[in-house]
Amino acid sequence: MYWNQHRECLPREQLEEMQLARLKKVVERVYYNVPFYRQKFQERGLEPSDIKSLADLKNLPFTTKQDLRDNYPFGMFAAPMSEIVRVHASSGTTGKPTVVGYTRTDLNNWAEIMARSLTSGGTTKDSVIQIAFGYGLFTGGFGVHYGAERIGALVIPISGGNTERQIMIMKDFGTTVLACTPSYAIYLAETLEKMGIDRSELKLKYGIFGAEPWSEKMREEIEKRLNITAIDIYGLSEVIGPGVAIECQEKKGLHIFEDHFIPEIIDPVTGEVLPEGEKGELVFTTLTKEAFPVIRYRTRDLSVLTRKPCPCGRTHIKMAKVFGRTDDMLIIRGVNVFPSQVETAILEVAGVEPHYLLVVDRVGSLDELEIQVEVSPRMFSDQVKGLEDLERKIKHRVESILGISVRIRLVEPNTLPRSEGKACRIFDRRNI
Ligand code: DLL
Repeated sequence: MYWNQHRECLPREQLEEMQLARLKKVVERVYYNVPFYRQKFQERGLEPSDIKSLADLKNLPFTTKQDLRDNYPFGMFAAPMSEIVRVHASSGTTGKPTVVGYTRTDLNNWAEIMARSLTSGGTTKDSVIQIAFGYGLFTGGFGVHYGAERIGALVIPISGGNTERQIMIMKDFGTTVLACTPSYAIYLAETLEKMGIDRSELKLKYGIFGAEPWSEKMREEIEKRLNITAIDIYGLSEVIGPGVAIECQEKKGLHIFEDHFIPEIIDPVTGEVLPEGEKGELVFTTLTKEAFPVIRYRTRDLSVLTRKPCPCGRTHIKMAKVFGRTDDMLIIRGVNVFPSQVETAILEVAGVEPHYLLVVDRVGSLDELEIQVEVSPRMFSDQVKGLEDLERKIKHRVESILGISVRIRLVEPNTLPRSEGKACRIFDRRNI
């Protein structure tokens, strides 16, 4: 299942030749069009002609979220404003959003990349795809939309929210592919059960899920409840939006579209480039973007890269499922804790729902982590003894994975907030 077999299966040598030619061009573009990059390069005594091989990439300076904020809103654009035909923005939790721009060529490339992604995830011309990612400044809705149209699938541009209506449309229009965040997929599955609609009344086959970290356990849960194949799609606004990488049907790592993006893995503390196979922070350089190219953009996402050949035939490098963000990492009494580890642990225990919240507090000088977990309705009507056992089991499982003591608080079914977009699973009271 390829959209562009020639590009997706290009022999490495040819791919690298293409990457180098494109890298030279993009470095020139930013040097001559974006004062921020020119100044950064000059501070290091670098000129575009210093890029002679792909290995020279590591000499270029990193770009960070803060750099983008400092150049808000359009200061990083590398094309004249008259050439920019669309902007998107990532919300960000504090202050101003990060604004990204696209030329017509960028939109065209993005649609091609998304057509490849959706094809890899099982979408064809005959699919009916329900796009429940938000449409708007967020890149999810529009990104998936134009890729699906490029394929010629039937597009239902429903956007996020209005969950019961989503189900009605899914059933009546015969949706075969669902695209949304994994947390929203769970919410949709729950609503389906609540509405008393049997899974056999739906034609769903595939789910294309991303925009937030989700564990393998969460995948199993979604696949079981919706009876679909769930595919992981990755991306970020600063690089293009959805479609930077996606899983193939092997579901073992996400292929990065290397003719458009060069990935690196660095040590998040020292900034040193790590060898293939080591876990660290993902960094991307865009090769074809005109309006908003980025050079060595630090994503804060943690993953691993591997060039091991994939049975699907694609030659593009793979990244492991993102297991968290450096800024989602909680440090509890000196121990690093990622929400995805907690997710894996709690979903290994029967009788709980995939809804949880990590509440961090400081009592005296000591950090405390409370994990609120929703109990399944059947379990909740059980005797107190059953609930006590459940709590003990979860505590044991979580503590053996995290290596610190935690408090588990079981909460009633349907009490933790549901998300129609990206889930929010941390409440850090230490900051307030
Ligand atoms: O979330 C783009 C997107 C839309 C990707 C739809 C996939 C599907 P931003 O809002 O800029 O863009 O957020 C980007 O979301 O740096 C990751 O931390 C996280 N993220 C995105 N996809 C995944 C994924 C869109 N598959 C940030 N797994 C990124 C884990 C993901 N985290």
